[in-house]
Amino acid sequence: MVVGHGMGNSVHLREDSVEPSPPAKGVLRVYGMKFCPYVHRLKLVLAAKGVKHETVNINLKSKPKWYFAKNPAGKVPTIECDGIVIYESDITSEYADAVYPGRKLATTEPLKLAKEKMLLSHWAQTVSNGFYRYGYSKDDEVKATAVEVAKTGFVKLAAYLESNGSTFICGSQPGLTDYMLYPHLERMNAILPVKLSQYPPLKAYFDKMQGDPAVQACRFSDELHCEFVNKALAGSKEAYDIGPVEK
Ligand SMILES: N[C@@H](CCC(=O)N[C@@H](CS)C(=O)NCC(=O)O)C(=O)O
Repeated sequence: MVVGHGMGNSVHLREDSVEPSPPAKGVLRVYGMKFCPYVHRLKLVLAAKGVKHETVNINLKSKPKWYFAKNPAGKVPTIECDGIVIYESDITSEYADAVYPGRKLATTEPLKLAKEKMLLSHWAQTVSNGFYRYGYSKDDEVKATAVEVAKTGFVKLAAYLESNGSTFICGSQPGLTDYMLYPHLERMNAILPVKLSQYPPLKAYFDKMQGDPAVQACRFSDELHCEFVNKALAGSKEAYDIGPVEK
């Protein structure tokens, strides 16, 4: 058995799988996928707060029918605890931060929170038009444009970090906004043909995040991220079960 990676190392359940019985009383269950950046958000929050939980991984290229009763879109992450079912990475993360003990991760000062939300909204555009468009397109011109979009996003993020005046977006420790933004940054650094060192405040931020215990608990190597993306884009159902897997 491979011992616990923060992203959960159980085999991803397929269409023909039997629905697992509900989690035991008081146990938090995360339905996830080991390489999903949105699941990564929630897992960082749970790791930072020290919330014990179990993970049921879902094979997204062979989704079990029973899973749609938990999440009609069939996406991950979803959480389940004592009959409560919640999905969407930001919603589950905010809920977990609010109800579980451990340090509070969400920014409470209204203006700072508003600025962080605007940052995340811009980042979402960089992620879809820079990261995903680069990954999904086979057209060199589209890919080149996507790289330029990512670079513009990096310039904006670097400027935010520089003017923010704290080590992390949320303050002296990573907070909820850091954990919402970081998963795609880790993957962009691994996959895009762009060097973070060209954006010194961003590189400094990325390096500081590497020292955070939650980030370390959920970290996959750049090589494994690339291997996953290549296998997943080739349509492989096996892609999810590469790397550390508990049989
Ligand atoms: N808005 C969702 C996005 C989650 C998402 O797209 N997850 C991907 C895996 S990385 C997924 O479940 N894909 C399966 C599908 O789209 O059918 C969230 O924030 O949780």
